[in-house]
Amino acid sequence: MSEDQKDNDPIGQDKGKSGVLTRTRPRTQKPPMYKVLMLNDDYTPMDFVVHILLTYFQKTEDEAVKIMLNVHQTGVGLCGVYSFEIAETKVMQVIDMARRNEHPLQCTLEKE
Ligand code: TYC
Repeated sequence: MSEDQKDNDPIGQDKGKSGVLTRTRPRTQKPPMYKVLMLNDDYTPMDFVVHILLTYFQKTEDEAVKIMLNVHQTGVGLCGVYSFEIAETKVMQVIDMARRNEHPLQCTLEKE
């Protein structure tokens, strides 16, 4: 084994043998992001789902209708991608609003 390998300097930057650690690693990591997903059911009115998407996800009317129909047809659809705290808050707001209006609408989050 070479001297550079022994002293944890495998690429041999520290030819001066100063004893100073020369390898670096990134100090910051991007925060994990979370998808907020809307689930289909047979009872929640389409208008109500569109209203939720306009109110909590800042969608345009066209986007909201498109997402709602995608959920209706495929069973699940993406409302947006947020940090954990924001995604969790949106899920709670949607479920709370649905409950208060006696709709079974469900919403969940998933790590990206
Ligand atoms: N499937 C519902 C209906 O036919 C509409 C609906 C769409 C419900 C999207 C939930 O996330 C949903 N009334």
